Amino acid sequence: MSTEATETRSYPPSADLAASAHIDAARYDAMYAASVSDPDAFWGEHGKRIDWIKPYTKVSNASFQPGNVDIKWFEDGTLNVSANCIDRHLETRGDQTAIIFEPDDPNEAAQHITYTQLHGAVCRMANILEELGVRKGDRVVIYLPMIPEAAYAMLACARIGAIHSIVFAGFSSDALGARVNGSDAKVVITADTAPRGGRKTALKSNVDAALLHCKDSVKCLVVKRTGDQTTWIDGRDFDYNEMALEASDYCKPAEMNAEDPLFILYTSGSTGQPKGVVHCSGGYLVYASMTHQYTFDYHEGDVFWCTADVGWVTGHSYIVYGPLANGATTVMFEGVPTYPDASRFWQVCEKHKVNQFYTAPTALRALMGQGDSFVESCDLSSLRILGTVGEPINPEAWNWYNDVVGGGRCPIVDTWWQTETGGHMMTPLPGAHATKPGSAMKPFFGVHPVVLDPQSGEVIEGNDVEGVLCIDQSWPAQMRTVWGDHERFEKTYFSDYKGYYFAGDGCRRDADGDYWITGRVDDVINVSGHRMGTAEVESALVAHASVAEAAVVGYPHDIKGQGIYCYVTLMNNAEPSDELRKELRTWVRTEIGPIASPDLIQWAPGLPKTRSGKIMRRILRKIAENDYGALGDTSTLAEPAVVDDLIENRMNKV
Ligand code: 6R9
Repeated sequence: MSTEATETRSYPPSADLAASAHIDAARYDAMYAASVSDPDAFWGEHGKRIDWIKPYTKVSNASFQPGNVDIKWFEDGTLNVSANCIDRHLETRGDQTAIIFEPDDPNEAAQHITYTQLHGAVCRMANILEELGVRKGDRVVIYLPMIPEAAYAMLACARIGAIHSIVFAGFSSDALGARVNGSDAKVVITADTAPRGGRKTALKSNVDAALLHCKDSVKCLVVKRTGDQTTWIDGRDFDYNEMALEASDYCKPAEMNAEDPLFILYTSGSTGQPKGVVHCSGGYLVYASMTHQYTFDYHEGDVFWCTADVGWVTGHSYIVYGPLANGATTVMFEGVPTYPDASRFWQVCEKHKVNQFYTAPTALRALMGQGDSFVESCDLSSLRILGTVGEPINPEAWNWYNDVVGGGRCPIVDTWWQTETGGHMMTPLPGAHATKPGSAMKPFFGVHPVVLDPQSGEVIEGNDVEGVLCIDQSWPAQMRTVWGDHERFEKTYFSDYKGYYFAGDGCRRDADGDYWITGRVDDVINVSGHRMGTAEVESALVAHASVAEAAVVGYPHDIKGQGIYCYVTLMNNAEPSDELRKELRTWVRTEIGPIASPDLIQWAPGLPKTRSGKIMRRILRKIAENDYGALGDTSTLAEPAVVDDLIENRMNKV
């Protein structure tokens, strides 16, 4: 969903907030200027916000030059991320709640886990992993629902120096198996079954199916969530709850180098299969904790709630690492916004007196459609800051969030960032900047955005300009490589515009110098805030025996932002039918997961191609958007009649 170029409203921070916030306008200006003019001096100082075992003497060492892309931060420092998120708080905040767990079913009691309890649980999990043979540098796949054990598992890996790779529990067994193999993981941590929105997902049986295609040596650690019966393979499957009874609640944190990988997280790109984004220990933690503190103006004692899933980067940085590094109380919610009804988010805010609330535009749009009464029946007076992430927010949803949820009192931080960036890249800071509906406003400290002409690659200076968004110097939480494929890393992010990090998004810098993200400029679509490569859906479709060829594009969707529109050419022996449509939908869900489920499937006797055989997606996008007037140059089409057929048989929007 694109933002309106005509949107001109602007909401300055209140005087109260400007006075009490960590960062006001003058402080932002001074710190920002320092952060980009002398990044090493700036980060050399701010790197001290976390505890180091051996302090660093070097700050940054980064090159964006293709053929030689190499990014290091604090490279001679050593630390342990789990000790930073837990141990260092024990003396002052041992009895403070670290995690509030809110279960799917509102009638099941919430859990309040203190920092002392978190320490014990993480140490036990770390000792269990060691017992299963996990060592420093080994990979562990986490396939868990949003339960405290997901955070224990992440921190337990960090404690012993293992690298975690979380696979969103909504992904299918095929997608899971590919990721277990991709990272050559030793252990998969899962749960029996996972309740969500009143329904259950059979996680353990998905793991069973996935492991059929993995090495025999891969072990499975099973957390009991529901107590549902699962199949059990002795010697491969291990009972976490039983082992935790025996495990010691002390585990010495391993001394890790700043540049040792902390996690791998697979994300979609415009080509090929998802790639494993690698984040490292030191720079990532400095940046996650600093953005958490300043973007949300987090103060001691605040209750912070990010509604994302730990399967996405937002959950990594703003449910677990950022908040816990800051000694915050972080809410983990197992459910969905509309279960049992559309007031659930707001009931949870009231129940746990949430101060900062961070969610995705797609959830807001869905809730907005249910009417205001679901919000108004709850006491939201504890809320101070609201945040959004994942996709451009349309002004209607922004205004609803501002007026109805925030009662006009709470600044909205629209945070633009990516799996690759590790933390917020652009966002207003609540005490420093005005907000505008749909604008990500200002770069965070140390981030130097540039707008480039997409054709010439030249930097476009000045305001009131539009182009592609690149970043021209490194920041501490920048991804370091693609797991096992550094060449792909260089090719994806540093080769289109030499010397810059290319984000894949377009952007506009308005007359005031504020930034608006206009959406992806590549073949990545954003469905309900979930990022997906059209190539992935295409390759799932063509793997079906009836499909000869497929082309997938996004189209505007009121709730999801973008929906998935598939053009499918069938094999000669296959008959188009609604049955087959249904079958293909199920097929894609099995290959990738429910989030990739096609919204519309159009039978395409042919696809528009150039004479060299390249599918002209631009045209397919226009047809899906119902925008035939703007098909653009069709002179290079091999068979122009194909387009007329596609227009004639275009699917009605659902
Ligand atoms: C954190 C996260 C990244 C892509 C990104 C962009 C879109 C994220 C946005 C936004 C407009 C925002 N995106 N935040 N677009 N305004 N505030 O979402 O990571 O899943 O890797 O997606 O999401 O297109 O390039 P990830």
